[in-house]
Amino acid sequence: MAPALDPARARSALLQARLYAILDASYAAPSQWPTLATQLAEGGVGIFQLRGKKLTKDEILTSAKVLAALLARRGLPLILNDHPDLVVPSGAAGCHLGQDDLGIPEARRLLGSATLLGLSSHSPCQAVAGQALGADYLGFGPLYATGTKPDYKPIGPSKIREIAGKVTIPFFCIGGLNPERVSEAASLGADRVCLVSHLLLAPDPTKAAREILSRLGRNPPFKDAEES
Ligand code: TZP
Repeated sequence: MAPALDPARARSALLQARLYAILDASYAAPSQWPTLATQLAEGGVGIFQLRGKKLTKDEILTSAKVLAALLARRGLPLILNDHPDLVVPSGAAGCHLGQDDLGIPEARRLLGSATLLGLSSHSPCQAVAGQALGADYLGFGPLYATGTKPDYKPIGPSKIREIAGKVTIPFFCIGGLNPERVSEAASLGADRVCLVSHLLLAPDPTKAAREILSRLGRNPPFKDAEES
């Protein structure tokens, strides 16, 4: 197996990431993920998630190994949606858990402090609780209605104002985002966003990623003050 991304590098990449892309099997077949990941990384995506709700464990493991190695060469972390047991065998940097999945404390006990753990939060209250439980980052949404998670009621972009300042870990606004809505989210205090369908269905994923970052006021590749 190719060497996994060094955990310290993965954590630093998480802290720098403004744009998170989810490679979701509902929009792009796993065979397309390596090409998409490369195109999106070129566009400035700083962290990736593999989400294959209908894939078997074996299929997830196979794709995760390929993606984790490909992204590690660029210093970028791969996060698995759920499946904490596949993190180590795949070389992924961590896993993302939903409110009804294994809890953050249990996942932490299983995977240790170096593994990145993300948590979906659907309200400012859940976000604050997720941070207290030891999540490394949060997904926050869905801000808008989205066909990717049709059963979830949108929380509305104004909730961004309530979470900004209350949590200190990175939080990625998610759900129904497109360039115009990212501008709106940024104007309300969003610094980081996570997109699925807009990026995966874009005719030019690299360009689409760059446009999203520019709406956040970031021109990829960007450098943070502490880096320069
Ligand atoms: N969690 C909250 S909304 C969502 C997830 C995984 C899906 C977002 O997908 P899209 O296509 O960017 O609206």
